[in-house]
Amino acid sequence: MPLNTQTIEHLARHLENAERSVTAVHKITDDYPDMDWQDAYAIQDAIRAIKEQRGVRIAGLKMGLTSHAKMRQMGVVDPIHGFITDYGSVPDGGSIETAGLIHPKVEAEIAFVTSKPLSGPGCHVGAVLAATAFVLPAVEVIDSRYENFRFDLKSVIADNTSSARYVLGGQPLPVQGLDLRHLGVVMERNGRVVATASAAAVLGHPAQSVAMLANLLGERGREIPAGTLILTGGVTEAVAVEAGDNINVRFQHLGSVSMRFV
Ligand code: OOG
Ligand code: MG
Repeated sequence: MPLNTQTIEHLARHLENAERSVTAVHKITDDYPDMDWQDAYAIQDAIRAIKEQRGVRIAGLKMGLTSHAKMRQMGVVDPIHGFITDYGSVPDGGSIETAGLIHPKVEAEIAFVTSKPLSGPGCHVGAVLAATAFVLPAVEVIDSRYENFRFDLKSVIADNTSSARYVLGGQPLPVQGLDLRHLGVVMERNGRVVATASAAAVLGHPAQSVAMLANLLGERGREIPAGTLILTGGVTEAVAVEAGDNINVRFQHLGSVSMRFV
């Protein structure tokens, strides 16, 4: 871990200020090329602590870059994880102020809510399905704090994986009897289809994303508590949005999620 605690704290404040002042910054690895994975997650943890000190509640966890479409789009190859907040939650059908965001993009995702704790190493799809209370259709609004949405893995991990807003919609359904691999997803912007996918795009099965999260947390002596909301990662490429856009995503069996950008 080449960065000292002071630098980690400094970079956490730098990125958190960028979010709050809606200003893009250079990716941090430009100035700290030697930082490692541990540093990146330590900066993310420090951002979390800063927010919690301010009274923000952590609403759940997220996985990112879990589909090939997303990995190809961002030029990276490994899934990453971060957290979502209470202020990031937008009601289904609600409006999202673009003035509060730098360059938002939307992603269609399957959300899980756990009924039991999950821990790694060795967590697998079976364990996840046995510990899932229900799944929900979701749209994540990501907003990298980095200029032109360009980053490497360490920079984006430190930036809490571009986490910004999310909308949960449709209908909660138990996983029993639901084939999550063959679940079709259609994203429309202003009534035109802009992306389609099957949920298998996420690591073959979205529950695999939750298993990977448990295993990644396990490496750091943590687990996924019961009752955790988890966004499993975009099934398609993220789609850039601007004020005036209406987004509607239809999920087979689960219903739809919509929002407008103002
Ligand atoms: C990183 C976050 C990716 C997802 O669902 O893949 C993510 C980014 O692309 O900015 O949330
Ligand atoms: Mg996402």
